[in-house]
Amino acid sequence: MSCFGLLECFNKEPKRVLILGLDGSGKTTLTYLLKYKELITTLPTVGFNIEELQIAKKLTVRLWDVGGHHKVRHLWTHFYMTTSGIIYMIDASTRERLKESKDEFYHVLKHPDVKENIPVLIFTNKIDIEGSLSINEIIEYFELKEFVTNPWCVQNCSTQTQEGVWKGIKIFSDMIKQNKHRT
Ligand SMILES: Nc1nc2c(ncn2[C@@H]2O[C@H](COP(=O)(O)OP(=O)(O)OP(=O)(O)O)[C@@H](O)[C@H]2O)c(=O)[nH]1
Ligand SMILES: [Mg+2]
Repeated sequence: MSCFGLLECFNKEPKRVLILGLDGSGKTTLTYLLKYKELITTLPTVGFNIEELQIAKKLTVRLWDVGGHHKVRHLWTHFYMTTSGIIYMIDASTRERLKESKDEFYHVLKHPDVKENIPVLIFTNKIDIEGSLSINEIIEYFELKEFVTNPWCVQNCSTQTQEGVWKGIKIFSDMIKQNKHRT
């Protein structure tokens, strides 16, 4: 096989994408929605789920949906090294857990194994629930503009109604593609 052929093979390797966020934020619901294009009832994730799927033209990813309960959160670090992108889910309807979510978010981004150039998509989920925080409130509360040094984008969404989901995934896919020579 020529060098170019070999390079092609490498490029076709699925990129690893991690979905992180607190328990109950909607990670597994999102994973199944992306994979099966439908709403599937979930149970809390004890370990992790892996799903391989194409999220854009010429972009196949291996999604690692890792349980978010505090007892299994320490597992997250094992997946950082080889990840090409992170999706961080925030439950925008649960104000009382925002601080916990923010703390975990910055634990992830400040971890030495999380490369500074990998794209981060922040999904503020459950906007179908009345009283959920607006995207601007989340940006402010999480101080995204002040402290996030990775390439990032934020999208509000509902995995129940699919509002915002595909738009967020499109932006994220473009970011991963732009970053492909640097991860
Ligand atoms: N109303 C509403 N409920 C949602 C939404 N997304 C997820 N849920 C519900 O939230 C609950 C938790 O969703 P999961 O996808 O299991 O959450 P998770 O982040 O995978 O949780 P862990 O596996 O425990 O880390 C389920 O009852 C979902 O149906 C949403 O956009 N709107
Ligand atoms: Mg789950």
